[in-house]
Amino acid sequence: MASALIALGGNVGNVRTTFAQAIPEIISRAQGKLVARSPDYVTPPWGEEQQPPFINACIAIDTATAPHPLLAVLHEVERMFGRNRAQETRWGPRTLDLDLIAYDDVSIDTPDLTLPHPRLFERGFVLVPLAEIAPERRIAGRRVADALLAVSRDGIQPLPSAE
Ligand code: PH2
Ligand code: MG
Ligand code: MG
Repeated sequence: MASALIALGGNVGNVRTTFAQAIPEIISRAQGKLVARSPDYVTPPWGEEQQPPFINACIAIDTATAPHPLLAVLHEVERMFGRNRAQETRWGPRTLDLDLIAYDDVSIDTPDLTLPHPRLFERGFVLVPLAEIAPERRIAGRRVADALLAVSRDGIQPLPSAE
């Protein structure tokens, strides 16, 4: 079994409901186990600022599904929830974005998948939820809790549990 960290994001539709429905789909398609789920956070849009705020969260799963098939699962689940990559702009609005952040200590650099995620350490909207579930995890030699200290948390607010 490998430990995979997945970041969830979205800013179109009822994103918290989408997350709640997408997580079991990921787990079942990846034949995995949900190990941890962060709270949901409201986060200021990054990259393209003229769009609604995002909701972001992170999960940790155990899975025997290899990185590329796991990426295919994430793309499939994005499509299930209305994601259409042909009709969107680079940092623009989306219903559901599922990013593979880390997979054990695997390093991969292929056109469709880079591990660990290449922009992880620039993004408060990933590191804040990730530090809630895996503060001691080392990614590319850095402790998640230490990496969090180097990014801005401005405007990032936890949402009360939906249950
Ligand atoms: N995703 C983007 C672009 N900008 N900003 C925030 N706060 N959160 C995101 O998940 C996000 C973003 C495109 O995937
Ligand atoms: Mg993303
Ligand atoms: Mg993505």
